[in-house]
Amino acid sequence: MRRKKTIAILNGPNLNLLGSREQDIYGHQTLSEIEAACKEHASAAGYRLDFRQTNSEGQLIDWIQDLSKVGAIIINPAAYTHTSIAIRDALISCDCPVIEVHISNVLKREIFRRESLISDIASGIICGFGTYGYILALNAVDDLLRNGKFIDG
Ligand code: CA2
Repeated sequence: MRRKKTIAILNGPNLNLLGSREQDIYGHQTLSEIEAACKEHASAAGYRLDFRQTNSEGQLIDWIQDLSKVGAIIINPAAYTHTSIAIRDALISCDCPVIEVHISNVLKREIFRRESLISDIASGIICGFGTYGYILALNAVDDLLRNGKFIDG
């Protein structure tokens, strides 16, 4: 029997606070609720899901390096999106598709959020659809993997 492919969803700093503050920007769902919804969605599509959050840049980099065997990485790098060359470099070394997700529409917010060090090395970007963006990203990954649409670089 073929083993199920794993999809990793990585979340960066302060996303553990979802649902508790700034609900006008990030919505009401907690990260645990998002994880449960994503696990259910991934499982129905035939994938295993590895869902993680950290406030540490180094931890994100270690995880990206260790996740060499996953089918895809969905990442919301949070504020590191706009600052981290180190996370960009780690993601460049991945052989799998990388999808960048943002809950808010970063292009409609402060100017410093318009720059992403990740977008040009990602297979695609989803932003501005609230926490539903994670489900959209899972669908996008499924399509990429099923239809062999993943083009490296
Ligand atoms: O919109 C997104 O998903 C962001 O990645 C969220 C980051 C922000 O720095 C990015 O520009 C856009 C911030 C995550 C902080 O999340 C909080 C949630 C609740 C309360 C406070 C912060």
